[in-house]
Amino acid sequence: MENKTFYITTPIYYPSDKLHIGHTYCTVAADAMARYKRLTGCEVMFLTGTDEHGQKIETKAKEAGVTPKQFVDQIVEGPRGVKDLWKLMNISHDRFIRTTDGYHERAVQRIFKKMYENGDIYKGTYRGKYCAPCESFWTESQLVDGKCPDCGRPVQDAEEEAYFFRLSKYADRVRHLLEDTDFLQPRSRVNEMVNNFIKPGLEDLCVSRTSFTWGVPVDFDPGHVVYVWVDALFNYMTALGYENDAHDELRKFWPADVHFVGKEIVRFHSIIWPAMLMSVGEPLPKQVYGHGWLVFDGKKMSKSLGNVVDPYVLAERYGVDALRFFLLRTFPFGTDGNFSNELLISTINVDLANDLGNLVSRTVAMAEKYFGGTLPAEREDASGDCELKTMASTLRDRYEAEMEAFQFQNALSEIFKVIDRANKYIDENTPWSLAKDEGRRARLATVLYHLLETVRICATLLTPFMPESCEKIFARIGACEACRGWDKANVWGSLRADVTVSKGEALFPRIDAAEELAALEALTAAQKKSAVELEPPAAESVSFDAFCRCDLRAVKIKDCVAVKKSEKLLQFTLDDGTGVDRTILSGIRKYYAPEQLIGKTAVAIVNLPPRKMMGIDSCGMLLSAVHKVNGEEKLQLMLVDDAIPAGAKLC
Ligand code: ME8
Repeated sequence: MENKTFYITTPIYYPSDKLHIGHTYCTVAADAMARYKRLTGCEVMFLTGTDEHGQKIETKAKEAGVTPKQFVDQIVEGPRGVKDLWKLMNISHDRFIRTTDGYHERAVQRIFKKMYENGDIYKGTYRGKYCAPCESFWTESQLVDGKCPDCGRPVQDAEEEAYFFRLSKYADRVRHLLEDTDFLQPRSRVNEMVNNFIKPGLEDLCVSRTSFTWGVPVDFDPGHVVYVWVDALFNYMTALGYENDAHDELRKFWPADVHFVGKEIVRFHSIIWPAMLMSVGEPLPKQVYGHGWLVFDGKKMSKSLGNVVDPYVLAERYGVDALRFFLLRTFPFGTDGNFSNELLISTINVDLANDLGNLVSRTVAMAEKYFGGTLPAEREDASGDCELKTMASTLRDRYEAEMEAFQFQNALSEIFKVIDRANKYIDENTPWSLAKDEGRRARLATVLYHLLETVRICATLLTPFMPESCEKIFARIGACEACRGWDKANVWGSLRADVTVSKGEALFPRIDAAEELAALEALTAAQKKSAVELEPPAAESVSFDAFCRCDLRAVKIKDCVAVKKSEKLLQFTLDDGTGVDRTILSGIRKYYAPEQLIGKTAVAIVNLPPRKMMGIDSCGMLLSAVHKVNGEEKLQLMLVDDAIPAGAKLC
């Protein structure tokens, strides 16, 4: 077989939050593609990674009270982080790039300089609209109702000295690329790009920022960092060794065969990316495929919408292969798909438990029962079995055509037509009746052999989708290494005539849908309950001296009443150890009935100047703990051990 190469990439993920099932979707698709290409004999480079710079990360890190690098390290390398998730999902990437990798950062600096030196990057003043969460610049005309067209959030006016990339210069070449070649798939995305971005006129792109520092510094102009998308897009080449010595596969794998990307980042990949490659004089990727989103009740999944589906939870409950299979079997890759737990469970039950699982377990069980596990070599005329044989032995071609077009759903549907046919073949041939007739043993062996052959071909072609389960299937049907390959997937009769099967546990246990949905609901409710939000740590520090000047004392609550005409205030009469009662008003009425607190020991700051509220002097403040659960504010008065005497100083 000729030694062809295949280079496939996923987008590199923002580690601003944990990944959800939507992110998993694209990576699983790319993994199935990479495994398929390896199966066909290609030498594959499958790249994934993380896109770690930018204002969003800098802000999030600040909120978490850590450095940006510590923040991304935790999400990328930490427990249940990005790398763990890909391991769990059995992703077979050959390389993982982090844009904070030193070799990448240095390469980005060189690339930026190259474009500056060739005149495609120039200095100007940026005036426009900026969406900080998306790190995207927009022109007025691109805004939707004055808001970011991607996420719908408000944008800010921004004006600052910045570098620009001459995107406008490449407008005609990019338009030709989109309209006259197969570069961008599916075809429907071409119209979106041309109508929304090219026809209104491509403006030069702002490619540096000075308002934050978490990025690749422009080495010839300190204070500027490279726009995160320039940094991110070049990952596809730096990971192979472009402008660096860390790797050396550029000649072998560039240009990429395909970039898989979500539809909202098609603009970056089909307009900005080719233009920058034209600028640096490098070949363009052969194809960009803009897949659809997994939506949940019609909305794109995201943490902020609160409808995230945790891939860890799903994989742990249903198995990694079932989840991988579901994602690619259920939704057409090019368009949006509505995710639901009902759909997931029914796909597992119908396709995997009933159709595939049953076919394998019935066939193996019959071979065990009627022949002790090893088929006799004698056969009977099988001219009546043409349909199944033809369907199975020509399946590879139909599957290949769909896989080459990234139509995973159709490829799987071709396989399941054959699986359905095989199940029908069992019903037509009723092996249990043949078994009763000693004179029909050769026919019985023929029927079972045909079923095993069909399973072998289907399992070979299912391997890219469910690698572990297919290994198990091969073991059950006694398929040796040599008959699991691509070159045998269209050859009928590859299993030994006297093949030996071995029984095992159910490959895909049936799920009780009602019970499972109730369990999932309980789980979601429990997760919601524990969705505690805490105030971010204070950004500013106070001096030790300033802290020591706060006089914190234990106080006994002698009396507590609601303040008349106030919905918020409780009036506390406190013993602070001085012998004179202290009055403090506190806005915690909605959390406590006054009598609940009488006799308890609390903590007060006693050296604040008195403050008049509702005509009453409040002399100090009681300390409380605050947090949010599911967006609802919760408060608890700080109560301490009653053994602490009134007036004890807290330090
Ligand atoms: O865009 N369904 O990173 P990202 C399907 N860093 N796909 C989804 C999805 C959903 N519900 N939610 C997200 C970035 N995605 C950049 C990429 S590449 C040089 C830089 C997909 O973590 C989304 O469409 O925000 C995108 O393709 C990918 O996850 C990464 O998103």
